[in-house]
Amino acid sequence: MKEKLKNIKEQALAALSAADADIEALRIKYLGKKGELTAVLRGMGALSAEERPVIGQLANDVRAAIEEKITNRAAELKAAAQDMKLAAEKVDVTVPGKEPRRGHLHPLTKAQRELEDIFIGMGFEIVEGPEVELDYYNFQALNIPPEHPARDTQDTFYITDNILLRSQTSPVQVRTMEKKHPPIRIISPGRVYRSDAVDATHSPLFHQLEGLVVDKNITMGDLKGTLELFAKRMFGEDTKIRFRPHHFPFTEPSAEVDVSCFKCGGKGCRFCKGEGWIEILGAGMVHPNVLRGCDIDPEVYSGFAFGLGIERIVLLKHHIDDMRLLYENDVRFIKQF
Ligand code: 2NL
Repeated sequence: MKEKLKNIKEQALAALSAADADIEALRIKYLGKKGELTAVLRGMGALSAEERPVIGQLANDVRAAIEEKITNRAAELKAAAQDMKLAAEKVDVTVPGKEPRRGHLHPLTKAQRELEDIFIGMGFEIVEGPEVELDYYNFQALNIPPEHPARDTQDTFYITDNILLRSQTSPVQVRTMEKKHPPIRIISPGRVYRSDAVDATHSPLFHQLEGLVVDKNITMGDLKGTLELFAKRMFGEDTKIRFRPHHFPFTEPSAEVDVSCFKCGGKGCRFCKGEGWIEILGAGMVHPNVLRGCDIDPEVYSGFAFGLGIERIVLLKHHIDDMRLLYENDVRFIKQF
């Protein structure tokens, strides 16, 4: 019987050591009512009075050993399961994150800021003003006579007889001249409106940047020097500029200004259509009538002014052949710039 108890103990402990689940089944097998240990104890009646307490004690020891082993093994398995769970759920906080997709400014906005930076670097201030304007500031104060074709309702968006969407940013500069005494050195970037049909080079809304300098002794030389520096900063240090005579009602004399082709350097290529030059802006000396209208004496002060289309600069710079692409906001297009 001793032998039997010893075997049960050994088998049970070995089985428990090897068990990785279902400890309860082993407990029933060895310690349960119909279990192996119980079966041995049932046979105790056949033992002698001396043997019984010895075997009884031994049986209790075996039971205690198996119970202890069950408790320990259950704890071991529980800890192992916990370890596995923790390992499986481990988060490596040092793994680099997924980089978020980051957008960027619209190419028109970028170009406007680039232009602004160049002129700020030359001491200009940025001035903004209303997009809904009085006829007076958009036309009359700029020496544009009532019969001028620009005033036609075909070309300008009128809101009432004397209120309109500005067709240039000059009204901002007129308002500045009314308010401030020279010296004046400003640029006015912003949206302007013209009643044009949409095509590859026209849009009813586009962006302009005008500049104005008024002081004593301002000459055409100052205009040329300013625009030359601007052209070098914008299109490269080798860029040259060229003035061609032109007419604007608000400047006299007036000129259209070309830059040497920044593709071929002026030799003539497909980009500049063999010309070697690309037109980028209009400019001139502020007309005495415009100064007088703002209570600035043209006998004492003179000034120069210029205006450029920001879209045109963007199209040229990036070789874009259709202005509509700038407004459609298709990210596949926009993200290239
Ligand atoms: C062009 C030409 C120009 C101006 C704009 C201006 C403003 C005042 C007085 C005189 Cl307040 N002139 N602005 C002068 C010459 C040309 O723009 O082709 N723009 C796209």
